[in-house]
Amino acid sequence: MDYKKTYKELEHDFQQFQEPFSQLRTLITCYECAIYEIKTKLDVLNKEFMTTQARNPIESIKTRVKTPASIIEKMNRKGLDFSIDTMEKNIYDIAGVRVICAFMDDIYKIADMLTCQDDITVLQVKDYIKNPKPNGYRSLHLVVKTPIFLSTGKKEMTVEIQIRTIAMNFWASLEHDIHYKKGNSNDDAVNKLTECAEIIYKTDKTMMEIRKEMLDQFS
Ligand code: 0O2
Repeated sequence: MDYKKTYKELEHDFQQFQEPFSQLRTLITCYECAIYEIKTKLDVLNKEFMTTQARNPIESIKTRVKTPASIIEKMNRKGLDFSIDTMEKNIYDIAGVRVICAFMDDIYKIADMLTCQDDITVLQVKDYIKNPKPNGYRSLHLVVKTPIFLSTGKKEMTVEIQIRTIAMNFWASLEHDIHYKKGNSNDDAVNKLTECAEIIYKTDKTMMEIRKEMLDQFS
């Protein structure tokens, strides 16, 4: 801040930020609406499952809009100039939906049932279950476009959907706090985290087999 500037000059400086700030606020509202749309689609699928198959494949759903600080950090990391347009076109996870499933096969069922809907366009699929990250991170990531309907008309919004099991989520949530965002490099601890991810994956597979055996027994 230049302390020698007059109030008049400072007022002019701040005015130039007013328009982008109000554009950002409007855009963030659009991302919130896109989250409503995706969440409703998932709730409908879960409800239908409950009626037809008497079970919930979706354990829980978490949603969030990325904070401005986190958006700016990601844009800097990717070497992008800061503009609303660049942000909308390049940052795919401003609107995030995390779907926690009971069993591993539910992940792909939910993904298929959502992405085959005719107003959903799939932009990107990252299958970190078939191809886990070296640290053991597992999750299915989809980037989709979904329409929202405003008073001015239709607007296509990008949403990142992460789908994982309860067990994968347990690991990812703890690892996110103690390692992923901290970036510390204690090799022994990092190896132990990876071992835990493998144990969790094996448990997930066994739980799926147990469920199948139980269902076969009663069918
Ligand atoms: P936060 O705090 O969860 O929002 P791209 O978006 O494709 O340009 P990016 O961001 O590397 O590149 O995409 P990717 O690999 O699909 O990962 C995005 C998100 O997945 C991360 O968001 C995390 O939420 C999650 N994630 C990815 N790798 C790991 C991991 O090793 N451990 C954990 N716990 N989570 C992971 P953010 O924005 O990085 O963080």
